[in-house]
This record gives sequence, C-alpha cells and structure tokens, in this order.
Amino acid sequence: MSETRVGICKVCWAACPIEVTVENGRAIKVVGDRQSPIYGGYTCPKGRAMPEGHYAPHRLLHSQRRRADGTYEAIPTAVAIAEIAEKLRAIIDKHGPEAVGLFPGNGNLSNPLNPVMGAMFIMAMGTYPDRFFSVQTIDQAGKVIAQALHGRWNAGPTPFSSAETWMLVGTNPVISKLGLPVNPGQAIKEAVKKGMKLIVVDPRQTESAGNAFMLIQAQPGQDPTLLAGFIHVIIAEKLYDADFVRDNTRGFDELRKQVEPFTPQHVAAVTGVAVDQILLAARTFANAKSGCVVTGTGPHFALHGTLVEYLALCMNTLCGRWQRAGEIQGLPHVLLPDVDIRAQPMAPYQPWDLNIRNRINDLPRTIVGAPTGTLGDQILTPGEGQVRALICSGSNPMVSLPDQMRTAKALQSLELLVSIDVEMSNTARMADYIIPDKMSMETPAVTQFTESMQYYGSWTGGFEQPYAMYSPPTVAPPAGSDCIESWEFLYEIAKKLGKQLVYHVNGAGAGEHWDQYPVPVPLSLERRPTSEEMFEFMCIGSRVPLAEVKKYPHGHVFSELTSVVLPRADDWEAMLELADATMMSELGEVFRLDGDTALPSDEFPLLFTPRRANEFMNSIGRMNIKLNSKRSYNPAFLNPIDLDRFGIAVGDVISIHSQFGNIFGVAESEPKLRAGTLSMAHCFGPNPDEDSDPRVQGGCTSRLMSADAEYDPIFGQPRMGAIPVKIARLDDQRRDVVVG
Ligand SMILES: Nc1nc2c(c(=O)[nH]1)N[C@H]1C(S)=C(S)[C@@H](COP(=O)(O)OP(=O)(O)OC[C@H]3O[C@@H](n4cnc5c(=O)[nH]c(N)nc54)[C@H](O)[C@@H]3O)O[C@H]1N2
Ligand SMILES: Nc1nc2c(c(=O)[nH]1)N[C@H]1C(S)=C(S)[C@@H](COP(=O)(O)OP(=O)(O)OC[C@H]3O[C@@H](n4cnc5c(=O)[nH]c(N)nc54)[C@H](O)[C@@H]3O)O[C@H]1N2
Ligand code: SF4
Ligand SMILES: [Mo]
Repeated sequence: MSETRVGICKVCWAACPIEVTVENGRAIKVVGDRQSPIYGGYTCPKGRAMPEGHYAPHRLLHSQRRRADGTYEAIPTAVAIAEIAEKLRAIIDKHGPEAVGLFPGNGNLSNPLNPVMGAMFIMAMGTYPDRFFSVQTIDQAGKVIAQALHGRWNAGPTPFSSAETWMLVGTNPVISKLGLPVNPGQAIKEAVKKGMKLIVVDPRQTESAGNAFMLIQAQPGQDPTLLAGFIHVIIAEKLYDADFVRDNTRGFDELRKQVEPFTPQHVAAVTGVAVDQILLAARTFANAKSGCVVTGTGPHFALHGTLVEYLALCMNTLCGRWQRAGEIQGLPHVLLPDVDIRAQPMAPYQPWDLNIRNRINDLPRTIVGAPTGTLGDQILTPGEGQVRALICSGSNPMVSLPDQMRTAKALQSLELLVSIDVEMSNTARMADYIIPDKMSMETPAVTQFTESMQYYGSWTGGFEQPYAMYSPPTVAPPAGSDCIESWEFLYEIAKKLGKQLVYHVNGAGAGEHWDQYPVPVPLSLERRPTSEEMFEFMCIGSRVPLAEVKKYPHGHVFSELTSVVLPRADDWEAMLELADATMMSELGEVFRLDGDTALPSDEFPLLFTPRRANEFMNSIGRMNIKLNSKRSYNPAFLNPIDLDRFGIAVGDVISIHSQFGNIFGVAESEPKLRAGTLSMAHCFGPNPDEDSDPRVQGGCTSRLMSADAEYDPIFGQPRMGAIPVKIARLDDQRRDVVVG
C-alpha cells in the first residue's frame, strides 16, 4: 500500500514542504510539495535523499556503550540514560556543575525543540552561558554583536523581492539558503528579471552570481577595507539618505572621519579590486531606492566578522535601507507573537561584560554564549572550571571545531563524552555513549524557527509573506528501534539529576533587542511532555494559533495578516550608532595594517577560503549513498592558473599545509575562482588516528587552523578563513614532490 504524506524537511532551516511516498510504513521517496503556496515544489538533493538516510544500514537505532577495547555494544536507551546520569552526578559532585558542557549542532534542526532545550538544560545546571558551546561562536556571532553595537531597526530591512539592488558579501544563498529560505535560485532570478542589480562580493563566481550585475572578486579577508571604501564613496559623493541619517542616527561625523583614509586608491591597493569597480559598486548600491548589503560566513571567518557586519549595517543605515512607516511589513509574524512593528531604532547596547572573564584567553562574557573556539582548551587546561564531561547534541566537533588535533586530544581526555547522533560520526566514534536520535521525517515540524531567524542578524531569514506550516511526523522510526529525541534525552537527564527545566517560549528578538520577551514555563518533572504539547507551549501567544495553522496541511499564506509598519512613537529617543568606539578603533587598526594581515607569501602562496557543498549540510549526509555517490570528499578547488603554476592536474592528490597543520585534498579546477585562492568545504576528513584516503573522506580543513593563534577578541572565534597555505602534488607513493 502506497500513500502520500506531507511534511517539512528539517535537514536545514529552509523548511521546504515535502511530499513523502510511504509504503508499508517506510518512506520510499521524497519530492517537493507542489501544492505549497510559496515554495512551488522546491527541494534540494539533501531533502530528497532523506529516505536513504533514514534507512541506511549504518543508521544508529540503539544506544551504544563503548567497551574497554574501544568497540561498542548496543544497550537499551533507558540503561544508557541511567548510566550517563550517574556519571554526570559523580563528576558534578567532585568538580562542580562547570565540569559539564553542552555542544548543540546542526543535527538539532531535526526538531525545533532541541536547540532551545539545550540552552534550558545548561540554565538548569546553573552554568549558562559559560558551558553552552553553540556553533554560533564558530559561525557568524559577529552579526549579533554588531547589531547590538549599531542598534536594531525595529521594522527590519527592506524586502528582497522588490529591491532595486542587493549586495551579497561572502554568502551564497542558492546553496546555503542563508537569508533566502524559499527557493533562493528562483527568488534571485525573478528579482533580477524585475530589475534588481545584484552585486556579489566573493572570490568565486558563485551559484548565486549567475545573474549578477557585478561580481567583485576581492582578495579574501579584505572585506572590511572594501566596505569602508564603499562608505567613503557614499559619503564623499553625498549619495546617502541625509534625512534618514539626521532623524535616526548618531556618529555620522565620526564615521565620515574614520572612513576618510579609505580612498578608492587605498582600497584598490589592499583588495585588488579596480578603482572603477569600487566606484560603480558604491554608486549602484547607493543610487538605488531599495536593497541591502548582506554578509555571510566568507568574511566572518577571516577574523573581522563583527567589523564587516557593522560596516554593512552602517551602509544600510546611511542609505536608509530599513522599512518605513506605512510600508507593508516585510517579514511578518505568524507563529511569532503579535507585536507592534515600528519604523524606529532599538537602542544599541554593550553585548559583553568585561568584568566576567573566561578562564581561557581572558575573553569577556558575551550574549552569544561560550566561546566555542576555546572548547579544546576548556577541556585540556587543568584548574577550576575545567570541562570533564561533554554532551554533543547533533554536533560533530571532531570535524567542525577549528584545530582538529587539539580537539582530538581534548575529547580523548574527557571523563565522559556523550554523542546524540544518528550515525557513527567522527565525534561519535570517540564517544563513551551514543544516543540514537529520531530523524527529520520522524518528528513533527513547524515553521516558527525559520520565521525567527530574522532576529539573528540583518536579513538572515524569515518569510516575506505571512506564511506558516505545521506537519506531524510523516513516518515512525524503523520497527524495533530504541530512539529518543535530543530534547527528550536532555529532559530525562535533568530529571534524574533533579534539575528544574524552565522552557522559554515564543519570544521575538535576540540579545537585548526584544519585540517580546519569552515567557518562562517550568516543565513538570513528573511526566515528560510530548513534542505536540511542547509545540503548543512554543506557540503560546502566536499571531495565529497553532491550531489554525494545523488546518492547512500544505501550509498557508495568511493574507489577512498583511499589515503596515507603524510610525516612530512620539517619545522615542533611541538612535542607531554609526561610530561605535570599539568598531572605529578596529577600523583604524585595519587601515594602519593595510587590511587583513593574512597575506600570501613566498612560503604560503595561496589563501584558503571556506565554501559549502550543495549535497551536504556541513558533515550531514556524508555517509548517505544517494548524496555521496557522485563524490564523497571535498575537492580542493583551484584556478587553472594555479594548477599550472604548481604542476597539478585535476584529480591529483595534493598536500595542503598551513602554518598550523596539513591535510590531503583532491585537486579540482574552478576557472571562475580568484587566482591565488584554494576553496574547500569543511566537515570532511577522518579523525587523526584513522586511515585517510582523500578520495574517499576528503580532508578536514579545521586542521589548517589554530584555536589560539589568532581569534576574535570578543567571542573568541579562531581564524577560519583567509588562511595562507602551500600545496604540493603527491606522487603515487604519497611522497611529497617539491613544487612551486
Ligand atoms: N573549517 C571549517 N569549520 C567550520 C565551518 C567552516 O566553514 N569551515 N563552518 C562552521 C559552521 S558555520 C557551523 S554551523 C559548524 C557546524 O558544526 P556542527 O553542527 O558540529 O556540524 P554538523 O556536521 O552540522 O554536525 C551535525 C551532526 O549531527 C548529526 N545528525 C544528522 N542528523 C541528525 C539528527 O536528526 N539528529 C541528531 N541528533 N543528529 C543528527 C550528524 O551525523 C553530525 O554528526 O561548523 C563550523 N566549522
Ligand atoms: N548546502 C548546504 N547548505 C548549508 C550548509 C552546508 O554545509 N551545505 N551549511 C549551513 C550553515 S551551518 C551556514 S552557517 C550557512 C552559511 O551560509 P553562507 O555564509 O552563505 O555560506 P557559503 O555558501 O559557504 O557562502 C560563503 C561564501 O563566501 C565566500 N568567501 C570565502 N572567503 C571569503 C572572503 O574572505 N570574503 C568574501 N567576500 N567571500 C568569501 C565563499 O567563496 C562562499 O561563496 O549555510 C547553511 N546551509
Ligand atoms: S535540506 Fe534545506 S533546502 Fe534542502 S530540501 Fe531540506 S529544507 Fe529544503
Ligand atoms: Mo553555520
């Protein structure tokens, strides 16, 4: 018997509606739901390969306990939970609750309850935020910090679909969906057809740049100089929105002074972009009536992420690219609360506390959680507060945490490592216990998380229409399995340790910028709520009741909710800050040092840069036979000029060395990559003690990074991009051949 069920893919946050063909209780095929009112049947390969993931022979269906000889045995999940709780209790009794850390990752997207419960768990332990090691601080935490320093425009940015221009700085939404969850390829194509002038700043001609008006292939890592140069031109040529600046900002004169030295000639010399390109980009952006500049992981990984984002916010503010009173709300709430949205700033605030210092690198406490880049050293450094137990909830730090050698040493030295995963990932292979989670199609889904992504930064998500969808699970976990969801596991552990969990529901905002504060709901420790009950909590006070959303199995656009942005309140005094002192001092330093100091040299002639693969979500999907059949590794993309220069042919295995480590890669040609750049995806490769075949597992780029050589001074993110490297071809015996 075959039937079709409708669900939502949760492999990434794009939340594509899917049509699942189910036979005898098993999903056999996934396609996009063509009845969706806004996605038009769109999905990507990762979503369509979910059946191969759910029923993979290597999928974990039972909890695993490590034996003394390093092999694993299956045990009942209830037994695993009891043993883990006992071990945690002993560790806490001996060393205090600071000895327990949590690392939530992208596998948590399988249920929107997971990431929130992770934070609640650490709060219940009394160690939030210092023991909450989220991926945010090895991603784009600079977005949150910069928004705090600049202030947030309550009504949000101008919408994408009707914008006259758009500037993507080191973000590739066609692959990543960052900021554009609904069929980004189509969205960009349509916008350009309507006249949008798309400007892409990226060392590659990305999949998002196909219809671009301009592609600016600046030297990696030099984005702060480039953006400061754009601002220089916008101010010098008086292309900014003087009324908006007068009414809503402070610090204009100081910003003008700080960007004065960033002349087009200086910017051209630092970034390698021609003067006329710099002028054309700045003028095109500023002369348009609408459109934003948006940044992504590319520039955020090259150390000045906060500054890059801050300058992007300043550019948007100078050009008045925020929604005004009377306009139709661009990112309307549906499953978020019903709140007034006004054309006014939310005041800047200090996102760090200099009086509370981290035991590693003396970093301040910040609003973005613990500095995850320090996790290795939190475990390895003896003394008060040393982390001795780590719970990895849908995360894979063995390949995702910068500095793999240090990570390996650290994870090996733990008293307890628990991995909640669906397969023997690089991290699970080192764990004492592995807990099998349910997968995306086995859990209910709701679009609230994607809606709330709009608060993460400027144009990082949300829906342009008042759209929402809920779906029940489409299939049950395989018969005979003993899976438990990540959030349920954490609930059970808290219960056994007698820690009260307080769930925070349906807030809208981040940091100190709240349109509505979340409501704390203490969870009963007598009976574990169901996912459905938790969804009801999550949506308390939503603009449309969850029950109403459930009436539309394919999702629905609640057109009647279309509402306009309200005017600034009469007594409202907050202003956006154009010249935050910390940011201006960093900008001064960037000028003094002639930009990012990571430059190609005779010894390390190339710059390594990050990118993302369409078939994989970080490491998710690497073992999926449908996704890895074409290629299971991460190629080392090089411009043909560099292939020639170093005597390398496509398909050759090469060694890649940075100052900190080396990996193997498989050379691939990318003619539209900036010469002098080595572009590679992350979260591949083996663990240090495992056999390595680069043509099978690829290379773990985090080995090229050091956790403590260079890092963001606020949230401790190590340099993860614009890393000087050298390459060499390996002969068949894998001996280094001296080239270049
Ligand atoms: N060198 C380098 N390092 C990077 C980056 C980079 O570009 N370059 N990017 C950084 C960024 S932006 C991020 S966000 C992090 C990502 O860091 P992580 O989140 O740690 O990495 P993922 O590979 O997404 O880890 C997901 C894990 O969840 C498991 N999983 C899959 N499905 C499920 C499920 O349904 N339930 C559960 N419980 N687990 C599941 C997978 O098997 C995998 O082990 O990496 C960061 N690290
Ligand atoms: N298919 C797929 N989707 C994903 C993921 C995935 O692994 N696969 N990961 C998810 C995660 S965790 C995240 S955080 C988002 C990230 O979303 P994005 O930030 O959009 O990530 P990328 O697609 O890697 O785009 C980054 C771009 O920056 C460019 N770049 C590299 N270095 C520099 C630089 O120094 N300056 C500039 N200007 N550009 C540079 C790269 O060439 C690349 O095109 O994607 C998410 N979506
Ligand atoms: S992985 Fe993301 S983009 Fe792909 S189908 Fe799933 S939700 Fe959509
Ligand atoms: Mo990420």
